[in-house]
Amino acid sequence: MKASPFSTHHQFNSRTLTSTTPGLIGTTGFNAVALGLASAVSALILLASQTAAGSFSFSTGDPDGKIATLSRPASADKLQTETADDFILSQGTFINQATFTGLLPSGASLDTITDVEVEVYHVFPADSANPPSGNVPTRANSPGDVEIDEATRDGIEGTLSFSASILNSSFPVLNSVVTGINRSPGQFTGGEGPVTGEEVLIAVTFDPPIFLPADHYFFRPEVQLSSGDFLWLSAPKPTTPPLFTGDLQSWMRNDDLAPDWLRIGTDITHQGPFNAAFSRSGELDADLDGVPDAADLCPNTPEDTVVNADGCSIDQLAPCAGPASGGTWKNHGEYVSAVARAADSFVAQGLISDAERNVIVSSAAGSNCGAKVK
Ligand SMILES: [Ca+2]
Ligand SMILES: [Ca+2]
Repeated sequence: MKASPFSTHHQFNSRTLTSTTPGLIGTTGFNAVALGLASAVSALILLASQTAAGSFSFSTGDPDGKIATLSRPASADKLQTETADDFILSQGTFINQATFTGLLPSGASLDTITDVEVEVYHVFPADSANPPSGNVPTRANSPGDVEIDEATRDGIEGTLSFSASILNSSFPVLNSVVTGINRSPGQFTGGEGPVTGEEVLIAVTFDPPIFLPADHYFFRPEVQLSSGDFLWLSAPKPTTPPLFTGDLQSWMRNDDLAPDWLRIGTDITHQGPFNAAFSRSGELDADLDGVPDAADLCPNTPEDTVVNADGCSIDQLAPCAGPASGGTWKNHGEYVSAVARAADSFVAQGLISDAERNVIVSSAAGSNCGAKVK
């Protein structure tokens, strides 16, 4: 659904920092969240493979044929209906690509897929009214009420491109949920029965990549078809061991139930918890400066610091302790000149304002950096 006042507004989606506002990357509040999660998240075992320095991939695995649930945007005669499953990021990450697997109506042509939209949610109670409405059995471990606005990518808006391929022309599934999404106490329907359709893998590329700090999230894709509905397929949800520590089951809602969500397996069908079939891949950004590790020439940039396209702050380009290339400053003036050079280049790139540049250079001039020890 669309953003409400609960939505966060951190601008993480730019690969290269182009704002004139210092502190753009990561606000104090958000950093607190990230830090608070750091210890918990670092203990989590992720099904993430380091395929190359600074890159990662994650997958819930192939569809298990247990359930297929509707995921479609609103249109003239159709109610928006959403399915979401979770993932964890142990550090700042650019998600470049994702895949998910579902059913098209049997015999449907791939060009009946007219749009794909992806949203990302924090876990309740983030971005949510709390306490919730009471219209569902629980909201614990559900997606939030509203998505992370900056993480939304939509084919129609040009922030996502997608391709689709048929994996199996006739894929049978034991159960489905399409319209039976009801408020308590009518949430249990047992599902709407078996379906068979065309198993389709949809691969999406995000442009710009989705940049998210370490946290627990829900992935929510929607597919618009010119005819019929797209049903997202479930994937195995092992318990011993789990897919990853903290793995949550998939949830579902339509616009009649929103902002609440129901647990598909626990509330609607009583078949036990499900995962949904998806993967994501991208690049890590350990210091959260908005530049992927592989392109970051300056690791460990302090948070809330403006950096250039190389991931370097002015302090990192002209450190108090001595030139970045090594050695010591000849004198205080050499240090101040280096800071001024770096700051001027940041102004030229539109990263900071003239006024900010002057404050930085004045501060350098007032420091003891580069001064001879007496
Ligand atoms: Ca899950
Ligand atoms: Ca950096």
